[in-house]
Amino acid sequence: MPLVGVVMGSKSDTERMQPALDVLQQLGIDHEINIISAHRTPKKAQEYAQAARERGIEVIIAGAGMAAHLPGVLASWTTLPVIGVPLTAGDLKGIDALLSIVQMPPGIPVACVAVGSAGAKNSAYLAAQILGIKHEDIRASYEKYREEQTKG
Ligand code: RP5
Repeated sequence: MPLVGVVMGSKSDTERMQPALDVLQQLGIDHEINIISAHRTPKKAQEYAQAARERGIEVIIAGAGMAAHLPGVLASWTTLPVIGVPLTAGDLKGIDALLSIVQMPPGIPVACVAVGSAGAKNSAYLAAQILGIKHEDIRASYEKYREEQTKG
């Protein structure tokens, strides 16, 4: 059963979000992938976020470019933690997405990671840290990864 719901705003985000999927795979974290647009398919965004917890999802990772309202919209419909990944789509190269995701008004938080592939990777590591509070196996695989980092 997937614990992490990875959502991206467009098919065109697939390549940019691949690093997140790779890290989830490496850490052995069961996840699902959906393409949902906050502006093209807003009803789907609502339904996805509202049903996520009941389906066993514990963390949502949402990647989007440009206006990047997807993470905030999903967060508005669920109390699950939402991690937003600002993607480098469009002429502003991710600055737009960064400001949109990081500047959530108070009350509905979205965790904002770095722009681009660093952020995509970190979204998965952050999800592992959150899940590791409850899931010993995920904590162990994440700590193994951190331990390996110290070997340079
Ligand atoms: C956002 O707008 C998506 O997340 C994507 O990064 C960007 C451009 O989308 P497309 O026009 O390629 O579908 O909704």
